[in-house]
Amino acid sequence: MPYEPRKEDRFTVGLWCTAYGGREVFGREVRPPLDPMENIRGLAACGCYGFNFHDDDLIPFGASPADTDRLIKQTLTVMRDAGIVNAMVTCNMFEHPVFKDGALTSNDGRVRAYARQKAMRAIDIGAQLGASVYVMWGGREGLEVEASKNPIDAIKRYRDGVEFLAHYIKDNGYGMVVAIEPKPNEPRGDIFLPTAGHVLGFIATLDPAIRDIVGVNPEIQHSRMSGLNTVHDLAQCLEAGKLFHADLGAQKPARYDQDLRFGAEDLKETFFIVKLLEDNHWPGTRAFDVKPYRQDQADEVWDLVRGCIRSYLILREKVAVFNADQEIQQLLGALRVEHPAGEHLTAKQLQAERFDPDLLSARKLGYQRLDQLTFELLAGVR
Ligand code: GCO
Ligand code: MN
Ligand code: MN
Repeated sequence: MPYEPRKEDRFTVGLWCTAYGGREVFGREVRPPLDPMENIRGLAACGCYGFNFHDDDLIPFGASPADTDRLIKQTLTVMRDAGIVNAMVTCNMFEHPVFKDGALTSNDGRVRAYARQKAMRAIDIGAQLGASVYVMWGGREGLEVEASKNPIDAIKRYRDGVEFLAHYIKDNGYGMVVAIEPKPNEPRGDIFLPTAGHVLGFIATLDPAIRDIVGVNPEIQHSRMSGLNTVHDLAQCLEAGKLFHADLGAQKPARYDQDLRFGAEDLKETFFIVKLLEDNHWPGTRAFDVKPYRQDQADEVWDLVRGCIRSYLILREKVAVFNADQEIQQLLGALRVEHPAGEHLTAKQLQAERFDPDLLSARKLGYQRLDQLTFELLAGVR
């Protein structure tokens, strides 16, 4: 069957995605709760290689150590029977009122310490389930009242928190990497580390002893909320060797975080995201962070999962068609012109070199044709 996922395609979905009951600011749940074990089995049945989870998605907040152990054992059994792995773990540091004014960046040192403790527990649970990535999304690390937090203190606290947790992972030999997930706003008016660029800059300031295991988890939706080019966001993380995870979904710009089905918006940009990941043989999982519509019935959450996977595989096929398209490749090939001396002209040689700017600017680039061909290929008429 075409577009059927295989395990080696490494598709993953967050448990919170399929379990999303539809609660939002204006309305209550529209679907019954989804049991986490059923959730994991459902994702496996859709052809997922793995699942991602927040500690509280799997182990209810405040569960005793005995209940935690029992649930971990149960999860491992379900995973083995269903043939699915745990790819990523993350800590819910946004839902409980204790985090209402931040977790790792809270002005209250007791809250900051509690946040670290909760994160360590999440990491321990992830390690037992085999997670190789720990995502840090600081949903509450921000403010509405500018006077309430010193932004420099907040960044310093953030750094201390990230370094502490990265050391914890290393000291325990967990072999996990940390992926910080930027977001500009929502649920806070302004969130610290709002974009992938901010996170990359932040990572460069971390303790070198743990810097190698800290990277970025850019999300398509968050990047579009900031009005950025998502392909370039991912590409810069990739080039820096810091693309440790990527949350895939869809989003219209200048709106709340929609977490729409993968491919639902901006088909061309989505195509170039798939092209970037595939052409570069990016080894990470293909992780969907999406929400069912509020209108969906309980069984339709699996249509969401299957649809995201299928759309990715269709776009992956289009990438192969694009790469094999003779006219497109000819146009692209013609764009690259090297200086006869290569890149190695010395400063002295360059000073002596004579350029003809008019000649250089007269070159035809063919972008009208290139974009038309891309459109036609994606529209299925090529
Ligand atoms: C959002 C975020 C979250 C995080 C998740 C992992 O939609 O606002 O993307 O879904 O990815 O909480 O920490
Ligand atoms: Mn996300
Ligand atoms: Mn999101």
